[in-house]
Parts: sequence; C-alpha cells; structure tokens
Amino acid sequence: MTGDLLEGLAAPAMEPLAEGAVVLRGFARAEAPALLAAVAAVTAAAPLRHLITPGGLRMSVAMTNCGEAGWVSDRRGYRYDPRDPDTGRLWPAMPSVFRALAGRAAEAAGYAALAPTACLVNRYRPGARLSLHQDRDELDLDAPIVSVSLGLPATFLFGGLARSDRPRRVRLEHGDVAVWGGPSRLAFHGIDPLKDGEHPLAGRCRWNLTFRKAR
Ligand code: MD6
Ligand code: FE
Repeated sequence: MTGDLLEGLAAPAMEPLAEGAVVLRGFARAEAPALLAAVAAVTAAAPLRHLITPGGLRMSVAMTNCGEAGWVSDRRGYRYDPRDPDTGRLWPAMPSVFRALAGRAAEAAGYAALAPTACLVNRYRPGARLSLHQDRDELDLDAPIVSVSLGLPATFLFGGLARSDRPRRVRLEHGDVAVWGGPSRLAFHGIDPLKDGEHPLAGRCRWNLTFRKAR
C-alpha cells in the first residue's frame, strides 16, 4: 500500500497537549460543511453578539449558544442560562450533527461518551482574541470539554493551573478537535489575535464550538 493510502485510512493523529488533554487532528474535517450549515441555523435563531464582561469590556469574539443552557456574561458575572437574555427565548436545540460529533470525539480521546447539554459558538474575525481564562462555570467539572475549530487557523494558548504558568502555543486548524478534562480541566487557556486570511468554507473567520456538560 502506498503512503498516501495508508494516510487516508489511518485514524486521525492524536496529539497530547497535557495530562488529560489531546488534539485530534482533522477529526471533524469531513463533517465541516454540515457543521457550518448547522452553525448558520443556530446563529439565525440566536444571533451572535459581543458579550460584556463583568469588568465592563466588550468581548472581541462574537458568541451564541445552542442546547439546554447557554454561557452568558454581563455586568453581573458569568453564568449558564436556559434562555437567551437578548430575546427571552430558549436557546435553539443542539443540532444532532453537533451532539454526535462531541460524543465520538470524547470517546476517541479516551473519555466516556459525552452527553453535552450546552454548546458555546464562538466567532472570531481577524484581530479577535480570547484572553487567558479557566472554564469553571459548569456544574459538572468531571466531564471533559470538546472543542471544535473551523475556518481560519488560530494560535491556542494552553497554560497550567495557575494564571502565571507560561502557556504552550498550539496551532489549531480547520477540523481539529481538542478534548480536555481530568487534570487539565481547569487549565488556563486563550486564543491569540486571529490573523487575517480567507478560508474556502468559512471566509474571513474562525468558528469554535465548545461542548460542555453545564448543568
Ligand atoms: C477557542 N476555546 O478555541 C476558545 N475552552 O476559540 C476555549 O475557550 C475552550 O477550546 C474550554 C475548553 C476548550 C476550549
Ligand atoms: Fe475556554
């Protein structure tokens, strides 16, 4: 068999990030068109918005949610809310293509199949960034988070359990899926300002979907 054929058949490369954290390279690439179509349906029902942090800053990343609960931020703090605070309506249901992918990715990374209750949808335009943070607003911190990257590549900063730990820099590309839990669940992480570019499926933007067991 040629190298090309073997590559085509091989399981996606699993790249360890830290204890409990891996990147599944290209895991979602084949499904990307279906995922992006589902993203368009979600954003049509619950429009993207730039949330305000408790400190009063407008986030450069635009966000929305689907599932039973959505992550929101305002002057009062961060929380999961079953309703979109902009409209008072429930968040759109989690598309089945999202749910299935999250379950398979968690298993491929060695975790029990994840039954996500929440999916945070992040949209980065060139220049948008996410400063170092921990994800600790979820009720179930034992469940891993599955994170799907689509569109333009980004530099992911993956630090330690203290904000001052110097983060590793990892490039995340279209179709890559990161899964992390266990000892890494509360690691500090962020995204460098997005470099400009043009992606054949996503145009001048990067999408990130993070699946959580929020409540
Ligand atoms: C992003 N991701 O990739 C931002 N959080 O755009 C996150 O903040 C994140 O990738 C928790 C777990 C995985 C993540
Ligand atoms: Fe996060």
